[in-house]
Amino acid sequence: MAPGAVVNCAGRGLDLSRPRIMGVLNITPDSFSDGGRWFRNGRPDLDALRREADAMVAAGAAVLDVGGESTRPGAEPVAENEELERVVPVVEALAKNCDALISVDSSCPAVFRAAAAAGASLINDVRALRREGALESAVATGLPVCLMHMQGEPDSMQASPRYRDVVAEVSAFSDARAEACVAAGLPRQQILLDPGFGFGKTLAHNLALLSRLEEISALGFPLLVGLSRKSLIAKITGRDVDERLAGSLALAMLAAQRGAALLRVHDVAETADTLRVLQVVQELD
Ligand code: 9MG
Repeated sequence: MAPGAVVNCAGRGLDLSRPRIMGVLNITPDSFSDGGRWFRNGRPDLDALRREADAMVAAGAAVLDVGGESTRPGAEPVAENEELERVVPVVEALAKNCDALISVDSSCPAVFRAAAAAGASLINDVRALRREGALESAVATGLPVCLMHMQGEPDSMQASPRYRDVVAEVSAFSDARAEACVAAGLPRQQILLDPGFGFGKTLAHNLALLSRLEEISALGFPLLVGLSRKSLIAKITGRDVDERLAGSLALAMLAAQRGAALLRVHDVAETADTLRVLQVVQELD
């Protein structure tokens, strides 16, 4: 990543010269960690979400990632209308009332447009704008985009992931998607990349990506990573999803040391402390 990179998020700068935190807000009934938490009588509970957003911002989140489709392994796709109903009121409520930038976690062109109109300032697409119409719609919003690598689709991606060289293949895919965005008119400085930990990857693939993250960083785009509470931690520690804090923090630290610029996490306060410790030690070097 270029040192001192600042991403223009709908007129507000996101300074990625040091690692920053993206807090997770899943407006889904079935996400692996916080599924169903933000619903009341079948609708997003906006008051509870505002309180949680304020708490995440106070704890150090620079960005809040709002998503209406679970992408955990085995998850079924969600209908466009349902996704719009889950996401747009939340983006609107948080964009008006909270200090963080609001990112929309979606692959759906209609959701990009509606979320941008409601005040979102970043698009986070786990399918890297490969759905029909997604690239054009995302570019038309003028928002920065995060392009994530995924092999397959959530309903089947963990069945038998295969690569000859996972780091080379993820790098080549990421570079090609970034160039497609640039060709479609998105400024290069408005692109983030994400290797997609846990998305069509075995433990060995995830560990290779983490240990060679600097090779993906060398493509020249800020890196977003999502490792928080993921099952790769269970494969190492044997822990259930609500017991993966220590594993999540260790991975956050390792990713930040290897160049991750934005960490997508559930445990914002603990991750902020971890990054602060890292920063103080790095300043001694
Ligand atoms: C939505 N979502 C779930 N996991 C993710 C990850 O690892 N990266 C990004 N960009 N989005 C994610």
